[in-house]
Amino acid sequence: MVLRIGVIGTGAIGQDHIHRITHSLTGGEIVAVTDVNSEQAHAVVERESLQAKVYDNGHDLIQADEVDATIVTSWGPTHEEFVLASIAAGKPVFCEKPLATTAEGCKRIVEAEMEYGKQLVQVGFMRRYDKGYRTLKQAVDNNKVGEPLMLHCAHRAPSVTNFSGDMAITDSFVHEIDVLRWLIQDDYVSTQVIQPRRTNLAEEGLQDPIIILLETKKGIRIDTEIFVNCQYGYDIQCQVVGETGIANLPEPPSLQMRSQAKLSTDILVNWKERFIEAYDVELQEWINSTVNGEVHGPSAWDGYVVAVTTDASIEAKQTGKIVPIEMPEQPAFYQDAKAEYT
Ligand code: NAI
Ligand code: NAD
Ligand code: ISE
Repeated sequence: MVLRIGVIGTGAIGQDHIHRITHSLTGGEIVAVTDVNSEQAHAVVERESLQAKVYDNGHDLIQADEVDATIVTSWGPTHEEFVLASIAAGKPVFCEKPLATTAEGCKRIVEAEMEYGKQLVQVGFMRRYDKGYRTLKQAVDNNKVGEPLMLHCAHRAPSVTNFSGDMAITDSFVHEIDVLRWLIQDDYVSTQVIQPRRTNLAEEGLQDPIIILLETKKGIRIDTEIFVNCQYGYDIQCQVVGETGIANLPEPPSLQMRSQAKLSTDILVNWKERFIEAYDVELQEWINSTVNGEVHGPSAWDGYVVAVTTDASIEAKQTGKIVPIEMPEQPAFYQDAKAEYT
């Protein structure tokens, strides 16, 4: 069976996902698209030679008979509305991060899904599908470095545009929030944000870099540097310090050169390339599980946990205080779910 997919939002990542589903993956077909910039949506259909209808808005697309499942890749603040509409229509939905821009919004989604009675939502936290993170998790799970005590992480991008306010947390750090609790199978209890000397190379009004300190239930301490104007490359680091050793997230493969009196390897500059295989695996798994009527990946509950942690981190940045992270108990509805990657 081919999964007939409607895509809401044909911007940067929407176009990438359409391209990979059409040219690299199997079992899915893009049959409908929409974007508030309808010219762009039409251009994508033409460029990718899709047999897809361009809808006026996301709601008409969700309701369309030919659409079995939706992918939401529009701007973050629109996600909640489209995910709720997909649930109401009983259609599976893959939503790019964030699931919603507030914890309250994610809670409404969780409640709607539980009321519907079956999981339909997967959130685009693709790092769980990255070979490097999976290798690291295997080492942690197999006790290769003993019990984890501390994690040192960095999330760096060369530069950003239209990035303001708390987007270092809401847009970038969200990936660490999700992948690290998956990596160490623990939950966060508090967050603190440190604001070091600001780079002159950030857009006005953006505090960059920041350091976020998380503490988990087991007492593991996690420091993450978010530096989105670091100039030199797109660089994701994660080091687990355990009782008996240290495990590092593998570097992406790169040619090692000895030339002109230098030993060198390239550093990637773009998030699209850094996680290109992870996006492929993530969406292939989503197509496969959706066809079977199941959700295997990051759930609406995971999206909610990320949003609660995000909100607390924003408060910590604003107040300079250590802010507790209080999560309700995970409902049995999500505990019983197929948990291949959770
Ligand atoms: P973008 O700005 O390139 O694309 C967003 C598109 O959504 C635009 O074309 C815009 O016109 C459209 N749009 C906005 N509101 C809409 C609405 N109501 N109905 C239909 N279309 C609408 O943004 P980008 O970079 O593609 O990001 C989109 C989402 O993907 C964001 O939530 C972002 O956080 C997420 N993302 C996730 C990444 C990941 O690594 N998982 C990487 C990049 C983005
Ligand atoms: P983008 O701005 O390039 O694309 C967003 C698109 O959504 C635009 O084309 C915009 O016109 C459209 N849009 C906005 N509101 C809409 C609406 N109501 N209906 C239909 N279309 C609408 O942004 P992007 O970089 O593609 O990011 C999109 C989403 O993907 C964001 O949520 C972002 O966080 C997420 N994202 C995730 C990753 C990742 O690594 N997982 C990477 C990039 C972006
Ligand atoms: C972007 O939206 C993403 O999701 C990327 O994965 C992330 O690394 C980057 O910082 C965000 O801006």
